[in-house]
Amino acid sequence: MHKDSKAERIKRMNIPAVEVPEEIADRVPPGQVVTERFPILHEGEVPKYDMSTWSLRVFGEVAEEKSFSYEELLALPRTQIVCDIHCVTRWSKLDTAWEGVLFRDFLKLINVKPEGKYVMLHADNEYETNVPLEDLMGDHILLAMSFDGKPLTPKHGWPLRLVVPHLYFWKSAKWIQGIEFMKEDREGFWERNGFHNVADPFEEQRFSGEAIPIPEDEWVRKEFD
Ligand SMILES: Nc1nc2c(c(=O)[nH]1)N[C@H]1C(S)=C(S)[C@@H](COP(=O)(O)O)O[C@H]1N2
Ligand SMILES: [Mo]
Repeated sequence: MHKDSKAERIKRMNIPAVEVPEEIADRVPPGQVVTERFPILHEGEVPKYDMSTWSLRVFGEVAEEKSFSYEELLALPRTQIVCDIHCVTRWSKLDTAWEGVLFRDFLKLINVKPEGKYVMLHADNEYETNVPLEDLMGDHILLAMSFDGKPLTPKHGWPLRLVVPHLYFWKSAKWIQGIEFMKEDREGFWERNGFHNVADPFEEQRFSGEAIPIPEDEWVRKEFD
């Protein structure tokens, strides 16, 4: 294993034990630290968009490929959720409030073929992450457009991000550009780079055990809101 891989460095991180108040103990997964702030983490630069040409493309195992403009997405029924989020770099943030289109409501517009069992979220900057379709059907899975009552900030994924609160937050792709339905599972960016394919924080599914080198040490350069 390369000593500079991100997965290896997170494994070595020395996190002081923080007392978690009893009222929230069952909401904080093992090895996580609760923060009030909102860390900003991503690969590459915050993208800029011309919303007159922006689109969300839906493709793969679908009867018909579709593209949605932002206006079309804004016209869909919206849902508000409050959820806890957990990043593999060990921060958790409780009671985050999001608004957007429930993924399963969005799916009413898409004719997914029966063999489309897995989803790849395609995002900027060439970020991708994979989630089984079944994991996206729940009450808390949003194509989110706003956070805390305001439109998403560019750093947190404006115009559109996924929120999958029951998995480590790298599955919650910011700046989504495409949703691909797949017959077989395929690994995304972090899944290929030493992180667990499933990523359940309560099971502490952080690493796959196969770490390969990554040049950037993102949590050291961490920015917060
Ligand atoms: N497009 C894109 N989405 C991304 C990432 C990224 O690098 N690019 N990083 C992921 C990771 S590792 C985390 S922890 C969250 C961070 O979201 P935040 O910056 O809003 O806290 O975004 C996820 N979504
Ligand atoms: Mo992360």
